[in-house]
Amino acid sequence: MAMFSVSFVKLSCSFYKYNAIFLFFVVTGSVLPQQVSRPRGVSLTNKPFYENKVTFTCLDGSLKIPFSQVNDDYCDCKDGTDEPGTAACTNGQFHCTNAGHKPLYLPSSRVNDGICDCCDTSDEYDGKVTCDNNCKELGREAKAKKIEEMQAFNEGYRIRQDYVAEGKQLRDENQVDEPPPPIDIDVEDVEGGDINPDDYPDDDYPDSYIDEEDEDEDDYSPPRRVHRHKKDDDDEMPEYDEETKVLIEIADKAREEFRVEDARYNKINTEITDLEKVLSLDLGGDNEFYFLEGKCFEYHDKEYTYKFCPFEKVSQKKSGKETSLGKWKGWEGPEGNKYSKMKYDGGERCWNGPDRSTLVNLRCGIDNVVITAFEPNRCEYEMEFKTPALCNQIIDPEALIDKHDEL
Ligand code: MAN
Repeated sequence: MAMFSVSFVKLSCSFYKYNAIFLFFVVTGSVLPQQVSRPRGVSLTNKPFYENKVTFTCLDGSLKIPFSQVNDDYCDCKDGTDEPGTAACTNGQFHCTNAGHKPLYLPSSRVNDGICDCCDTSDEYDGKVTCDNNCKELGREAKAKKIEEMQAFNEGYRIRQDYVAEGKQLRDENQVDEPPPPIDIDVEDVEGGDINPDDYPDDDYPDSYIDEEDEDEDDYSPPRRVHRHKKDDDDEMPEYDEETKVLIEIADKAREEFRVEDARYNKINTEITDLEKVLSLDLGGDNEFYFLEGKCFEYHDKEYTYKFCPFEKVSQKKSGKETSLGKWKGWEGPEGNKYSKMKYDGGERCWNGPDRSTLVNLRCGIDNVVITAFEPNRCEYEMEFKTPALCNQIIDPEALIDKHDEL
């Protein structure tokens, strides 16, 4: 079969908006236009192996054949490399150049199968179908998408800087230096509270004021109201005199004041414990994950609602029943990218299986959002979470472009 050769010209210009400035740059370098000739279905990378026009050596080195047997629609090489442009070898690979868009490798069975796979139409050349070359259009769309991605990365980077500043401020503000001092209420501070028990003979001492045991000095409980048993149940308690009533009022006031202060003290103590817990967390090299602490995000699929609470837990809910998919274990990204994966383990035990656990893969994005949740193995879950906290670099527009689009 006659050998076909491919000639083409590639000129590709790209138009990028970067930090509000439109930049032009040439994707493929400065040598334009360019013509490269090689057998059909061969990539530019593999071109050197097809340059000896007398003999061809299969790329796995297993056989030498006359070059005229390349693309002759008969499979000679075990690795299929003598038929890059026909469907003769079941394991062959066809390369489309797709100038203006992305090059592509196809299984050679798709050559001349009546379906247009390559946007440059090169996989359908026997005339059975007519394909339209839409590579330029696809290329434009792909590039627009890449520009969007780049802008998202750079916007994400800007947001991350805010998170870093916020995280640092919160960490500084929340440093716990000392526990709060114990409550110190002086009864004399209470209006009219100048009470001396010695002024009262035993019988006159108001019931509501005395306690049965001396208060421990370190015990901050206020005097408790003690009710003595009536000697005779039928006896009516006499009404207190005016002075006693005043004292009872003072004691009640002191008790109430203590109650309020005690509640305030306990609340502060709880806040300190919570802060200490937060401060002990690894919230990123630059505290960029600080803002995520205490927040939760949901993802709904057809069956479940997944809830992801960073640094706390992951759960799965169905018909009102919530199942734990794990509690915060730690960062599990690879070396150099530690903050790219979070591990949650010790969740609810799977029937006849392991405790449920979840791996959360983090990616750069301008919003904080769970983009997917799934169960690759029974009771082992994975989630993808987008967050600006992962946008740790400014992306150069050129870095997003395939500079190696083959000719
Ligand atoms: C529940 C869910 C599933 C899980 C099964 C295992 O239905 O938690 O995700 O696979 O239990 O029995």
